[in-house]
Amino acid sequence: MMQTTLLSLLFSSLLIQVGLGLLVERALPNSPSGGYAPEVVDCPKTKPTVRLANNLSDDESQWLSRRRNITVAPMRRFLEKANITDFNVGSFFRQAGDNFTAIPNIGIAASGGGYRALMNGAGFISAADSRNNDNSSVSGLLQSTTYLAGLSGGGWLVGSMFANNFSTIPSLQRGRKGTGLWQFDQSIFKGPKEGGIGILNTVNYWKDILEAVDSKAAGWDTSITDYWGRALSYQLVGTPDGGEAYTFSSIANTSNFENGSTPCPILVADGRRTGELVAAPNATIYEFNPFELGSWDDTTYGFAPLEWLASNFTNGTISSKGDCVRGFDQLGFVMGTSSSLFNAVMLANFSGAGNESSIASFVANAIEELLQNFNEQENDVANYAPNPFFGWNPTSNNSNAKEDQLSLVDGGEDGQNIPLHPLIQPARSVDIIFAIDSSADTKTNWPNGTSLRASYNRSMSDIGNNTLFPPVPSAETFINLGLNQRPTLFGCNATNFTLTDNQTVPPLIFYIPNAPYTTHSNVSTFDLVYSDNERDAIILNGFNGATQGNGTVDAEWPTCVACAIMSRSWWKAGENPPRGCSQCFDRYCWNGTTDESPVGQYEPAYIIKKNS
Ligand SMILES: *[C@@H]1O[C@H](CO)[C@@H](O)[C@H](O)[C@H]1NC(C)=O
Ligand SMILES: *[C@@H]1O[C@H](CO)[C@@H](O)[C@H](O)[C@H]1NC(C)=O
Ligand SMILES: *[C@@H]1O[C@H](CO)[C@@H](O)[C@H](O)[C@H]1NC(C)=O
Ligand SMILES: *[C@@H]1O[C@H](CO)[C@@H](O)[C@H](O)[C@H]1NC(C)=O
Ligand SMILES: *[C@@H]1O[C@H](CO)[C@@H](O)[C@H](O)[C@H]1NC(C)=O
Ligand SMILES: *[C@@H]1O[C@H](CO)[C@@H](O)[C@H](O)[C@H]1NC(C)=O
Ligand SMILES: *[C@@H]1O[C@H](CO)[C@@H](O)[C@H](O)[C@H]1NC(C)=O
Ligand SMILES: *[C@@H]1O[C@H](CO)[C@@H](O)[C@H](O)[C@H]1NC(C)=O
Ligand SMILES: *[C@@H]1O[C@H](CO)[C@@H](O)[C@H](O)[C@H]1NC(C)=O
Ligand SMILES: *[C@@H]1O[C@H](CO)[C@@H](O)[C@H](O)[C@H]1NC(C)=O
Ligand SMILES: *[C@@H]1O[C@H](CO)[C@@H](O)[C@H](O)[C@H]1NC(C)=O
Ligand SMILES: CC(=O)N[C@H]1CO[C@H](CO)[C@@H](O)[C@@H]1O
Repeated sequence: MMQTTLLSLLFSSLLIQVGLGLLVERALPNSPSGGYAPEVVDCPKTKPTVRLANNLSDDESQWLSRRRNITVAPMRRFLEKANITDFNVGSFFRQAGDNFTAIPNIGIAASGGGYRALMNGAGFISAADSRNNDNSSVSGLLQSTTYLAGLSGGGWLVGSMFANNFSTIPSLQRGRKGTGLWQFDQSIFKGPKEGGIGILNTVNYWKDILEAVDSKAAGWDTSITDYWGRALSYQLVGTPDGGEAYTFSSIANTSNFENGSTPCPILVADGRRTGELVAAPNATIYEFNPFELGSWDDTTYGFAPLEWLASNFTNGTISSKGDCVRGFDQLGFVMGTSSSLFNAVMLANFSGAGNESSIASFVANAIEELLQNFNEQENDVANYAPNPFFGWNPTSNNSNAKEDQLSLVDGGEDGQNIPLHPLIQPARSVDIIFAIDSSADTKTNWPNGTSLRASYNRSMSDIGNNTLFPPVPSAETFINLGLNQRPTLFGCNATNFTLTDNQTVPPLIFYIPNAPYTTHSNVSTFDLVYSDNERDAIILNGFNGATQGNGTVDAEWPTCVACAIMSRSWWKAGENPPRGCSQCFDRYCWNGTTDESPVGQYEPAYIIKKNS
């Protein structure tokens, strides 16, 4: 442990030597303990505080000025390649100058759904990333994007990319020698294969996980999520020790994030009130970004500095005698929090229901001991104690203000399986969100729009706090009209929103549902093992969805994506979309038509054809 500390100190602002002999800079192992446990440290001169959620943080605003500027060149290139009839890209950007209200602000949101969601989302990201293949029809979209949000399995994707210095998807698929990075054929319950440098056998794998969680438990409350998050990390963080000292807030200190070369990662979790066993549809939604943990909902309406989580905040401040803590926002723990639904899957594997039970009985014993403090239905909780929002905003709405701990659960538990909430906040002024839906809604594990409807319904309830969301039809309509089989735009008509008080028009939603382009990618959420071939086929299927089969499904696809990106900007400028977009909007906008006829078993046919 001591040696690790020394090493992480040495490397924290430097470069890390990885297996391939390449030098790659990564999210930083900057936990002060050098391991998994947080540590009490000296407070900075100006003590960190909780702030109101009435605007963006100063950190985010400063970062945005760099990021938005850097997105201009790739966005220009993207729009130029799209060659929209009657649209002059050059004069648009000349006119816009440095007015970033006029220039499209893009978000991507990757839904939950376990490895299925990770892989399908990865296919989209891979196609959108100009570093991979500049000929892909949506290449450069990622470079034009401001925010990249993930939830549960989608959070694994986002977390893993940023844990690895915003690595490309193909390089994550190649893995890293001596680590379990993206080796999904190696069960998370058995750990990485033996043989490589630093690779453990199963017993030592679980011993290390137990030791890590024990080291945290010596000073802080732990939960099943700690074990789950540790296990995940061997595949996602991709260091031999599963990145024990990596924090989510360290992303803010990596140079390519700092200078605006990458989008801003955001992970989502739900708050669970004391005594509740499932998160209600009106649960408070929390987000983790590299700077903060907090919520825009008026039930909390505050953000705490992520790096200083577990410091003793009371009424939003740390008292003169209060402790300052760092290292609590451990990257795997944050990814585990957003995906805490899988705690139950892990437990099932230890309780004899799975076939790994004999392997790690000593882990099962340790977990059983821990479980005695929990009601069974509370297994999915991640414990954030002390509660950073203790005494904060103690209105009658903030049930949390009196709690010693903040209980967070899987971001999809409220039915909103796509992390749209952070991206529809008026303060973020996002113009368009690419919503990658890998939900298993139908009995056959395909999406049917349930997640979008949950977001729409929430926007109309009290907890929505006046934040609007485009109207979305029923599951029957999604299936009958094929809205879950092809990309669909919601909220095309910006003048169709009735604004009251301080409401603003919400972003356009480009819904990209998981569908069988070249592979039946509807694998079960709870299938946690995939051969490399299966993995790569599902990623390719997502790629083919993102590019519409490299334009074979729709030759105009890149133009239509460009039209959608520009849509809100033309509306803001009071201009009609150019002629070259009218067919695109006819084809991709949901125009309000519904079809409520009952649907039977949903078994979609290949949209392209099966990979040979
Ligand atoms: C924006 O980017 C351009 C290069 O693309 C650079 O010359 C300029 O200084 C940047 N402006 C700001 C405010 O960062
Ligand atoms: C752009 O589209 C026009 C027709 O609208 C066509 O004449 C021209 O060749 C296209 N340019 C490129 C570079 O594809
Ligand atoms: C910036 O663009 C927005 C949207 O097009 C427009 O309403 C606003 O007037 C512009 N601001 C300036 C200073 O030009
Ligand atoms: C959430 O919904 C429940 C049941 O409808 C209601 O009792 C509760 O007050 C709501 N909470 C908030 C914060 O809106
Ligand atoms: C926190 O605020 C409450 C009133 O809202 C007050 O009674 C209490 O003394 C405050 N605690 C501290 C430590 O400031
Ligand atoms: C946290 O600080 C408050 C005062 O702000 C104090 O009352 C409380 O005892 C402290 N808790 C711990 C665990 O130190
Ligand atoms: C849509 O998905 C939900 C689960 O998200 C499910 O309960 C419902 O039965 C599905 N409806 C149809 C028509 O597929
Ligand atoms: C957009 O919505 C407005 C208000 O509902 C309506 O008057 C207008 O016809 C709609 N435009 C289109 C193109 O559907
Ligand atoms: C609208 O915003 C202004 C300024 O932020 C605020 O003073 C006012 O109370 C808000 N009105 C409503 C109805 O929320
Ligand atoms: C699209 O292109 C990619 C790589 O360039 C290729 O792997 C994929 O098979 C192509 N898809 C189709 C449907 O041809
Ligand atoms: C236009 O707004 C009405 C009222 O909110 C809504 O019912 C309708 O679905 C909207 N149309 C579209 C295409 O979103
Ligand atoms: C748009 C809107 O109504 N925002 C409200 C959200 O909740 C906070 C806290 O209650 C209010 O201050 C905002 O006005």
